[in-house]
Amino acid sequence: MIKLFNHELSGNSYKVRLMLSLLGLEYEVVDIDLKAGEAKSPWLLKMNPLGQIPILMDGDLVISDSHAILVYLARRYGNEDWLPVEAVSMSKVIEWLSISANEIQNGPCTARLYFVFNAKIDLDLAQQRAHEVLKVIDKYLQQQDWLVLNRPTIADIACYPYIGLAPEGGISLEAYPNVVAWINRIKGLTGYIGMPGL
Ligand SMILES: N[C@@H](CCC(=O)N[C@@H](CS)C(=O)NCC(=O)O)C(=O)O
Repeated sequence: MIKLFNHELSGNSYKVRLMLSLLGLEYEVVDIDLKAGEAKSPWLLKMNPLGQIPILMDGDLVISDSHAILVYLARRYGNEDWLPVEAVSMSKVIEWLSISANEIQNGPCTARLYFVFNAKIDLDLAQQRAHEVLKVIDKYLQQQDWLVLNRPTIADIACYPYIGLAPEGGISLEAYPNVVAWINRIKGLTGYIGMPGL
């Protein structure tokens, strides 16, 4: 049985819940109380020394980091639809995983932390970074429906949550019609599930 160490409002945890649902996999949820510091408890640090969720357990296997988990689930339970292995397509998927972990994390994700988790961050800088990456993605999605190839891949699943949640960080998506259309395409996928704010 797959077990997911999770928090309902964590977009990184939601990436994994969404992927599990799109793949039609059953799993057990263990909710971690981030506010009480449970992510830094000794038993959790044994699984992920960084003290972060999501963490996925599949039998004896333990994997942390939302993107590593998406790669694992796609290869283990999906087929090449979700993570193509052809050299060029695969490198493009990885490029978007990196954009998710950098530009999206430092932009819309960080701005949301200010409002939802009372984090002490530079809100102006995070919002400015969010608009920079949103402009790039909106232009990109003028040409195509999905981030890589002409179908959904884990690139879309990795980037979607914190872009969809950008309004919770005070970032309007009004100026990005191609991003909004892409969000609606993701919401229409068979097996789609939402989270609070989406
Ligand atoms: N690179 C990691 C980042 C994970 C992360 O930042 N997790 C947050 C919740 S979204 C966390 O566990 N923070 C620890 C804490 O708040 O103590 C991933 O993609 O999974």
